[in-house]
Amino acid sequence: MEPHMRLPLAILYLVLIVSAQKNRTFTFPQGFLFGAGTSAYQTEGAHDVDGKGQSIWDTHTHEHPDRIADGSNGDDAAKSYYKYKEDIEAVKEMGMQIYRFSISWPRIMPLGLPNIINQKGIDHYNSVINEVLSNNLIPMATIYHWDLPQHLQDLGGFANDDIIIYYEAYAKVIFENFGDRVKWWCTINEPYYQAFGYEGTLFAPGLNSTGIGGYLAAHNMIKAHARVYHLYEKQYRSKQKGRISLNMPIDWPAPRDKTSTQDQEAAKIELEFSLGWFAHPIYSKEGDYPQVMKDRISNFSLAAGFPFSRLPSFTSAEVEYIRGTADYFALNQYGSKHVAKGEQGPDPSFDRDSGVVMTGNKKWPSSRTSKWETITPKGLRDIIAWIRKEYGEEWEILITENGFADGGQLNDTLRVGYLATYMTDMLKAIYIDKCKVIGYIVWSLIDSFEWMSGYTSTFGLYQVDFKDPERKRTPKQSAYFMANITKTREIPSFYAIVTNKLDKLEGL
Ligand code: GBH
Repeated sequence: MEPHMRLPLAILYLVLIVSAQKNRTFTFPQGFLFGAGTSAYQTEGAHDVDGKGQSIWDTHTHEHPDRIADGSNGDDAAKSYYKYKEDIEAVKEMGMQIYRFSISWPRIMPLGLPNIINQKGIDHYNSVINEVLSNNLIPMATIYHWDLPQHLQDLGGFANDDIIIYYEAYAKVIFENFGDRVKWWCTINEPYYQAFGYEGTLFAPGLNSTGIGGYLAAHNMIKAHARVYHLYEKQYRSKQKGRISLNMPIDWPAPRDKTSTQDQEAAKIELEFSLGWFAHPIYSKEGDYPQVMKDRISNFSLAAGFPFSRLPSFTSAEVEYIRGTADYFALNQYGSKHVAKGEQGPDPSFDRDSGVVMTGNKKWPSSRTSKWETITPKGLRDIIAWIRKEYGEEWEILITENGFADGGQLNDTLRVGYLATYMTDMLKAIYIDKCKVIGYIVWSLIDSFEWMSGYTSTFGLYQVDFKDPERKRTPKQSAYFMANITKTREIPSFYAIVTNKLDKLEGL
């Protein structure tokens, strides 16, 4: 080689190495788990057969079709009550290990109470679990995914603290009947959004008790979760050897203006009000609600003439009882949002208490069918790192939901890009930020009833033809993509470049 070429070539070589490092793809760690998820109300249908009682989502959709984008409901949904074998087969076809599904409380107990048990409901979930196992898959069961028996709602639902013993009695029946085979449990899916059914009208039961109902329901949900964790600990763990958690949703809050201390402060408060509300009592060393929630809600309450804080308080014995009641951190993560300080919402309300407002960002790519869902994989990496920093590196994190909404087309290129880039940033969290992420469960396995969006916006790896009485399922491009991921255990290198570009989105 000509001597004068040596230096430029060496530089070129270095640049290549550095950029290859930057755009590096990682392989998934050994033992890393893949899965796909569904929930009962969103997929099963069969809302009034085989002795099932009515749930608050039956009531909500029947009485308020106006609150659902297309006026639809989950009466028939994807008919998974009848087609669960095909669903489970789909998980297997993608080479995944876990099938996450939820158990419908009113199918097991039509009135929500343990004096009347519906054997056909027990039989159904026995069939589901046995089918999962005979396909060599791992069943993960969510004990409660928002479909409370209406009868319990009539008694106050989560606003009545007797819900704690009702829920414990329900969970006991679940452990007794299914705990020999189910080793992964989620007690309550996203208590944050369930609480919003008391705060507002968008989710069932739609109580609209702003600034009161949400905190009260959340308080009882946290206690109910802890109660069931201790029940398992005392009566089942030594024999059944399962792991229990509850699913926490969080959209990553980025300060609207990164240089503004006000906006930074808003982002911190938002993290505590949305994730810390439930995570701090359970995962932090000291337990209890985040200090900033206790302070703000108590101050606003007193100033408005309440002789008490609208945020209920735990006794110190309760703080101890609740602290540490999880075996892993179950994280549901979708999008990111910009936040700033400001006042919004009625007085009193959760929104006013937090003093945080969401400010839209048109520069971030997002789903066309779902206003809130941005394609911001770095938000996933950032929240994983935040959890590690905030609650300690010992917690194993399992991504129990991550997925993308669209119009249900087979050629779902954007979903593929979404999943690939989110998994890439998750791998960065594992290898660069040294976080313990043990698995990744895609939401969702099949197109399903998407709560207030009805069927206008769906998350499935498999398309469901809702016009077909047979509800034909067809794998989308993303299903083939996931099958390839589980086989190669590596993300195609092209996506490393895309992820790096997305990570640099303005304002993230
Ligand atoms: C999960 O919630 C649920 O566990 C799952 O059942 C659901 O199918 C999935 O997400 C997809 O939504 O329209 O601006 O008012 C995730 C939390 C709840 C976040 C609904 C977005 C609507 C915000 N999602 N929320 S908005």
